Amino acid sequence: MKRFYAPQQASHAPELELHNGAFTAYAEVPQRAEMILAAIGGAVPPPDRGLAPIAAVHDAAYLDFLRDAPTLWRAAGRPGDAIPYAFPIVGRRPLALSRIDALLGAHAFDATTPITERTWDAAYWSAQTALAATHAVLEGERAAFALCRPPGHHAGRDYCGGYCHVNVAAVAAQAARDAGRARVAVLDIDYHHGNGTQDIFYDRGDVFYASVHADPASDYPFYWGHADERGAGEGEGATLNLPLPRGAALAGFRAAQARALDAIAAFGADFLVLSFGADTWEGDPISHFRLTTGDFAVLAGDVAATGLPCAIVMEGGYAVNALGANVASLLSGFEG
Ligand code: SP5
Ligand code: ZN
Repeated sequence: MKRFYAPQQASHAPELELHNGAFTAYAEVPQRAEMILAAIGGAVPPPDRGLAPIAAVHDAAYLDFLRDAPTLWRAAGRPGDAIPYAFPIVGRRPLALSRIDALLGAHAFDATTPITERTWDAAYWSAQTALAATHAVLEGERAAFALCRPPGHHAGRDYCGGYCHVNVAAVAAQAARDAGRARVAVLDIDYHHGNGTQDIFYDRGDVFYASVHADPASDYPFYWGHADERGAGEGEGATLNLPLPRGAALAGFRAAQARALDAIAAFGADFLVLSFGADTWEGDPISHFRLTTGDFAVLAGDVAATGLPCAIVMEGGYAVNALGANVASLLSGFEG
């Protein structure tokens, strides 16, 4: 299977995140990519397809903000990484504010997603990596793997969150649409609900979003991913949320994924983006499912059995020492 990764992605390395009332070490570390690369035998750098495929799913002002935030943060005299502390949850409307703290809060839904000097470049190249895998599949590969980091599925059109800045799965899905695939599906099997991907396509009937994830009643991102969220307008019925309780293992997860794949088949998808997080693994430090390393090959086998051309994009997975084996297992399930 073709595998893609850009060296520029490594430089995004925030120091701290706000978690349970204290600043703790950032979980989405560069070493994640190193471990995956070592386990899968390396990857090829993607070509630069420019800003347009990213701007197709993100607001231009948001992308400007991601690029400029570190400069504004420094200009305000701040050390360290840019982190928001005030959020317009009551009155979110287009105010022409320029204060860095106002911009940060207007473009984020949590305080766990710092922006560093290197974030924009890394997120840009993470998206180029997703595009390379997408185009490899559009050109005839059955499946291709994008080692995206930073991940993307919590990022919406104009906001970041959950370690995500540019929604690489949405960039991939939109690129497939723009290349002529009529009905694209995103299957999200990260432990967390992909609220950003859902938001981006919520009112569209041409991109189906299906997610198997930890019940947001107990787990981040809390405010999205409930079973009653099914899309709106032309997208009514084109969103499927399958929340599972903490402790879910292969049997429950596999049955939910089968429901998602049935719905994707009924939708008539002609292209699949697999938003893959290995944070469903039993030893993940921030998650509570019980998948084993071998289970990822089983789940991938079920996805491959649909026969859908599939671009795989990396999302979460924080057990650094097991991450390589878990990703290798997933890829083996596609190749087996
Ligand atoms: C892409 C993805 O999997 N994002 C997950 C974001 C989850 N954020 C909420 C939980 C944060 C836990 N952070 C633990 C830090 C330990 N130092
Ligand atoms: Zn996750």
